[in-house]
Amino acid sequence: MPVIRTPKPWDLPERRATSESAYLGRRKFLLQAAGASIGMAAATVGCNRQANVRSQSLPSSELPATLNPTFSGDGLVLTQQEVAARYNNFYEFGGSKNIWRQAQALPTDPWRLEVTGLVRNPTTYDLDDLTSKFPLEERVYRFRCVEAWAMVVPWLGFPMHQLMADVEPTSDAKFVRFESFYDPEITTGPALTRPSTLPWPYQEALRIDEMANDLAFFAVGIYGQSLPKQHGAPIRMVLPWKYGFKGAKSIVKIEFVADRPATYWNTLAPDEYGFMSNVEPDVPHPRWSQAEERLIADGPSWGWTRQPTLLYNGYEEFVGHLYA
Ligand SMILES: Nc1nc2c(c(=O)[nH]1)N[C@H]1C(S)=C(S)[C@@H](COP(=O)(O)O)O[C@H]1N2
Ligand SMILES: [Mo]
Repeated sequence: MPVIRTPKPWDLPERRATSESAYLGRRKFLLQAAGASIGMAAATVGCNRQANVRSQSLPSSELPATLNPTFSGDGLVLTQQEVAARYNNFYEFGGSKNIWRQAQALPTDPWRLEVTGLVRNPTTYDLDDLTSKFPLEERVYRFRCVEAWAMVVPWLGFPMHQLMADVEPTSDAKFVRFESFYDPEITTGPALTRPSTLPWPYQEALRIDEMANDLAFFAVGIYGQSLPKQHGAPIRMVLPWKYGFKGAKSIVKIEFVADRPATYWNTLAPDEYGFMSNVEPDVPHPRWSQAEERLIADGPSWGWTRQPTLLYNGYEEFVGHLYA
């Protein structure tokens, strides 16, 4: 995100490129890439997918999952798959949106996810455990970045409460901390990944009741396939009612704790990135309004659709009671 504009060591000129200018500069390339793909997406669920072109260049495999009818994407238009896969925030691999190539350096096999802390059954899962132990479902979710761009994508995965039921948090567990993969030899976003200036590893946290909410999701796939690395392979958080940065990618550790943990963006700029960071149109970011959002590539051609931001990103009926 084009965040901190105060003169800090991490405020590199490269990062001042706005989302929009970076995106428009790549438009030509993306159109060619889309044209080079061999076919249109096969519809794996009954929602509008015609506009989405399968990504041929990325290693991923088909994942069987059942569409959750509550999140079937009715009335939503999916973001083009190629666009979602080429417009990413993953600071470990660089400060621009164009990090998908760099992200291919992420080693995902084997993968271990350690779940520890205030739980009865501390467990270390490998990827097979995660995809076989918990039934995979597909959910079409709206997604809203704090930078005011938005997308609609079909995730594959399982709700977080299933993992909670497996590890059994104790009654002392009030918060949960999620940690992303970090290895300075591999996550080589220029200067940005130096631990001397930034609070690596990337980490995020939730209240325990937020994690237990049915919307809180672990994604292992997107568009019918395993997650491309730039989306946070092999497992990442998806919290559609919160700003995108709350959803850490490439999770290696989950810790149930008693006290509110420090988190990455909140540590860097607490005035700009609150711990809660629920999508709220009436609460502006200190440097821009959150009243509107720009929906990316919601059709066969390029463009941004401006539309009003919805309270809790449209998920008030599911999570409103958590904040009443
Ligand atoms: N580890 C890690 N997780 C992260 C980020 C990051 O830089 N590192 N960026 C966040 C932000 S700001 C957003 S908007 C989403 C972007 O997810 P996407 O690239 O799959 O669309 O990932 C979030 N998770
Ligand atoms: Mo974001």
